[in-house]
Amino acid sequence: MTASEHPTAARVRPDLAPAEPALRRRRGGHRPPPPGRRPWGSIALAGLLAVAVLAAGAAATTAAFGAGGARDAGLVPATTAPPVEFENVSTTSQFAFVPGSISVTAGASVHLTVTQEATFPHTFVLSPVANYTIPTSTNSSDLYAFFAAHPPLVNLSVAGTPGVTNSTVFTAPPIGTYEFVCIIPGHFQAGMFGFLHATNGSAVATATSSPDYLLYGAIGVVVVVVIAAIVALYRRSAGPRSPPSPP
Ligand SMILES: [Cu+2]
Repeated sequence: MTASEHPTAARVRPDLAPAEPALRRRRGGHRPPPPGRRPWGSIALAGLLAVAVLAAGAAATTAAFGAGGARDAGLVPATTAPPVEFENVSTTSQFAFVPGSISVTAGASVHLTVTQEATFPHTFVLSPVANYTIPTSTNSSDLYAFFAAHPPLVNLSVAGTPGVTNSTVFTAPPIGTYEFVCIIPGHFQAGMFGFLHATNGSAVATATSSPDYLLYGAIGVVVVVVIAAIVALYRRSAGPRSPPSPP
């Protein structure tokens, strides 16, 4: 490497010599040039190290940006077309929905499949009323009256044969929590209900605030490391030059 630097330096010197006396003075006058290789090699090494550190920093920064890009890419289609989501719920012989809590993105096209695990019929009836929990004391006729007054978003029934499924597609309601129940008499009262959470994709939304701090932190660390490396190398290269090498 050092061998290839000499020709370069020699090529540059004639150009600069007439125009820039200051540079010539600095190179030839103050510093003893004899070993010659040492300063140029150290400077080149410092430059290479700085470049390497910068490259590592850039890689880290790119990683941070990359995550942001992936998020943005995920958000763009969401604004242009509603996401398509799939939910599967089972109805059990213990008068339960499994899972009893599902999350969807508000406005999404939700493909819901209800699978029967019990040997007797169940229903899946989704309330259209946001953030309202039907009192568990509600009897069957009041439950029917409620859904007569508030037409359900989903009204599926599954026959009493294990493995039977029933599916539908519906548009997820606005952000909020919506209760779903089994309206077969006695089932809701036995605890057969659950909740659908319509969100704005909170996992995506909460992630957008932090990457900026991560990014600036990473850049700050890289800058500090580069400065430290340059200072350390400058000191190291200046050190051994003071005791003159044997001629
Ligand atoms: Cu039921």
